[in-house]
Amino acid sequence: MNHKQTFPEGFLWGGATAANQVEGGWKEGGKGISVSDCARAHFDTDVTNYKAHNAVTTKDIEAALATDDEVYYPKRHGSDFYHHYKEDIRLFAEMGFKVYRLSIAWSRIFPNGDEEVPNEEGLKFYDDVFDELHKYGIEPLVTMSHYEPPLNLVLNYKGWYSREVIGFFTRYVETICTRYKDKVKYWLTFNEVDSMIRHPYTTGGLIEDRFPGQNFEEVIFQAMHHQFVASAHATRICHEIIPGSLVGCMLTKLTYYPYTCKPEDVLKAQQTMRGTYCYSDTQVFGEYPAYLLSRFKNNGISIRKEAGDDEIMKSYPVDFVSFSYYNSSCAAEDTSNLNVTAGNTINAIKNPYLKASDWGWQIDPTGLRISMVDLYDRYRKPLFIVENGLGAADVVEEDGTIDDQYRIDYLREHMKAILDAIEEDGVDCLGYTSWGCIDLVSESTKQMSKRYGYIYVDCDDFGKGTYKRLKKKSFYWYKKVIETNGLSL
Ligand code: BGP
Repeated sequence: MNHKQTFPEGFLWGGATAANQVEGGWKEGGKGISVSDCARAHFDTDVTNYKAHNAVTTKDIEAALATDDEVYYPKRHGSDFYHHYKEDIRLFAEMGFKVYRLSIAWSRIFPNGDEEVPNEEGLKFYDDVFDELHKYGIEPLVTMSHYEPPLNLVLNYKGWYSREVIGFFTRYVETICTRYKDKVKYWLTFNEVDSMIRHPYTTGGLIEDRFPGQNFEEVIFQAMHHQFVASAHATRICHEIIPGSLVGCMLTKLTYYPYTCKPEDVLKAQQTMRGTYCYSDTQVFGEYPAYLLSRFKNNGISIRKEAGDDEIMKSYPVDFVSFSYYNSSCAAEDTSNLNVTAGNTINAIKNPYLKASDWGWQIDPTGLRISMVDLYDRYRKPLFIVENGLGAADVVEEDGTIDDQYRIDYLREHMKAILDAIEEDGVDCLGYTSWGCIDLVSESTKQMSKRYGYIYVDCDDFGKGTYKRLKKKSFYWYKKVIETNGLSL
């Protein structure tokens, strides 16, 4: 369709990052060590092999703790937002951001996760960041937990498998809600809450070798249950402390098409989608969906609940549904003869109608519209697209310019799809924050060279560089999009 309209008034345009990928300063300001500080980059293996990257063992952690190396642990330096936040926020403001999605590093506030008294220096850092944002009229959207439980909770409590972690988390939530009650209105509880199944270490603080003889799937769902209860408590706390605050769940929107119209492929696609819907269904409807309970039963999984868990989950569903969307995938009953490519942290069947990024993520703007319609029809809650973007290896020309037209093309088509979903399908969408608005360390590769930003950061995979910020071509393009509220698309 030919767009003549702008986005709805008040649409929240912006960008997104996470502390564990952008901040650096991993041992500064009293910060404790988080799981992400010990997540190693694999330069020597196939970077699309996400599973291998995330098979973290106790030995890996011991090796990580024995070194201060930032080469193999690039998240430790990130993009050095910790020291550059004023400059970065000024650049976001120059683009006209209305909102900036960031996460608070739990380990800056409670370095070990289990202390009674928070770390004032950590609290002060985010005070300064929020003040800086408000100076430019930028609304913060804060993820409470984005791949960074404090490591101590992994080593001494078995991560989110431990019931006690709910108490530590709610103390952390009470602390940040109280402290930032006049500064933050929009909150997300757990980033990509469904990701525990794909990377149990970074999301749940779970290391398989620490659960000998146990069914690890059951361990994961037990930890998941604790996060659901903690998330409901977080919603309650937010609403109690900050009247008018809005709390969202955050889902990886993995959209699957049936590879053929064979009913078995259609069924497979439906079942695969339920693999992620089960998390948002639980957080929106406040109870486990029947198909998840069947999965538990059929796989011999039994979840330990305490009195009051069901009630709290039912009483505090989320206010809105946020999600990340990068690509779509296909599902088939029999994959033996099919071409499988790397998807969004999951291997996917190659879709012959789509092109893929250099990392094999299949580019599909229409899939974003389909995803929005599916989610809105399913939940009837406002949506917020909190991650979307193209990871690419950008090149700095001799004159310092960066021509990332491919990123502009990707973003433009996705934004048009959002507008179609709003205009044509009646979807209520609060805003859009593209992922990695400033270059940061990639989650799947743990490397810097997979870049998403409008702003380039001069730093390589080994942490070498000036950390100077450069505006890419997409920077000027996005500024115009925001200025015209989408009319320039
Ligand atoms: C999402 C994560 C982000 C981010 C993004 C891009 O799954 O929430 O943290 O990393 O994916 O992924 P990658 O960095 O692997 O390209």
